[in-house]
Amino acid sequence: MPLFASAGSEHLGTVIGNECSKIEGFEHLGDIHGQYQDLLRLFEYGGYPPSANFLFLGDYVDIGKQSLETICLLLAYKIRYPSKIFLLRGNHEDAKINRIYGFYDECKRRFNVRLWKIFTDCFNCLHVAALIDDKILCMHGGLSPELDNLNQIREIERPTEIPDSGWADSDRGISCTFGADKVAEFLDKNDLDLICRGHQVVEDGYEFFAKGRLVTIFSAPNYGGEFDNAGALLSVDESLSRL
Ligand SMILES: [Mn+2]
Repeated sequence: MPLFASAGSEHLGTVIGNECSKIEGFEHLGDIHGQYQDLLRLFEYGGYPPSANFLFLGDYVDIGKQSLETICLLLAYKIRYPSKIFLLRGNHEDAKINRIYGFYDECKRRFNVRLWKIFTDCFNCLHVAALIDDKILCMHGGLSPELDNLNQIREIERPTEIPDSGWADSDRGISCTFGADKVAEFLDKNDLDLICRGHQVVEDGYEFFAKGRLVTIFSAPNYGGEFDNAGALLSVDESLSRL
């Protein structure tokens, strides 16, 4: 299971990068957004690490009240079980965004601004994408108009800030910024089966798109207290079939 990365754990932020030769199935989780109790509920349901492999699609912090518990638990699991849990970067794992949407305030109120800065350094090291068994491309937001092939992702040097273009938060909510035709075109060109992304609230917690070739996973139920959505996790077994 090659993942975009070189191995290394010299920095806490280098959290993805282990290579497993054989896929054993994965639990995919989408946005958590500081909803710590809901995260625990998902672990209750899907099993706690290391009972399965976990891939998180980003947006651990902001909006909800317990961003610190959420990200600390996930990082602790990453340290304890580095080959069992993988944390991708969401657009909220960026200082420009989480300065505004709650994480900065939570760090400042409960601890101090220095802690927020340390998390910023950590988030700048997170990988933006993962490739499972050369067939499932996983990332937070989805396709960018500038993305043509996987080498562009492999060439992203870390640590880095999230550039203003592409990942800007202008599409918060339910708008779709790429069409089914682009999904098919990209997957065919790169010999992939499926794109798995988060970022968008979907009513059932998961939603297929583009004739089943893209799936959105959202794991924060009743998101922000404003939505009526369910939270979901997606299980993919070693045959890459849907469970
Ligand atoms: Mn997002």
